[in-house]
Amino acid sequence: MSAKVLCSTAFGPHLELFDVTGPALERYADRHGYELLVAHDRLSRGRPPAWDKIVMLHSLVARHDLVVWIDADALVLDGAPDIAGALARNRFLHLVEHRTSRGRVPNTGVLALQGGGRSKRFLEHVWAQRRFVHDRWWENAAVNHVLGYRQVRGVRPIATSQWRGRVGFLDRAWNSIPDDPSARPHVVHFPGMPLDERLHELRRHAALV
Ligand SMILES: [Mn+2]
Repeated sequence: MSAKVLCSTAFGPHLELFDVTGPALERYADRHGYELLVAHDRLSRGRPPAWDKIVMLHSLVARHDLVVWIDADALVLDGAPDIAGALARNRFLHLVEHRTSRGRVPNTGVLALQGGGRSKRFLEHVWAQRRFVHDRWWENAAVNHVLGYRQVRGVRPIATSQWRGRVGFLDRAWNSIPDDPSARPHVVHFPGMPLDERLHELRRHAALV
């Protein structure tokens, strides 16, 4: 059992994305001493593939000290430091909160979870948010809801959440998206775009690393 694990899933049309992002993910795992686990089979029955992320994370937080997730449509750039160095000890979950025209929006494309019971309970709570199963943003919508984010003249953290105070927010360099880009990204991510555009952007960036 390794202390640090890096994981992702790629299934169906996302395999094409993973062809571009997978090699960089492997290099990153090697460079910083992560065990790399990538699932190519479906893990959650009866839910869209995005929910496989929650199943995979739930199984891994029971067995590792640190579980890092990076989406198949996100490219780790060579030279990115170990994300473990950006994490606070007293925060069980770290991710980027984007500032976009939609508001303040946490993004689950890149996240880090401490191993242990709190992360496990959090993921179970996220899984129980059945109304978001077919949401446009899938599990990300459920995570944001659980963290107390609501749509009130833009998305923002206004509802009470027992979890939000224990979330650490990473610099946007860790999840640089076209709507909220970092000047010096560690990870570039292309959410909410047609597959061919994502593929084009990922290939363009992969050619530079
Ligand atoms: Mn994504």
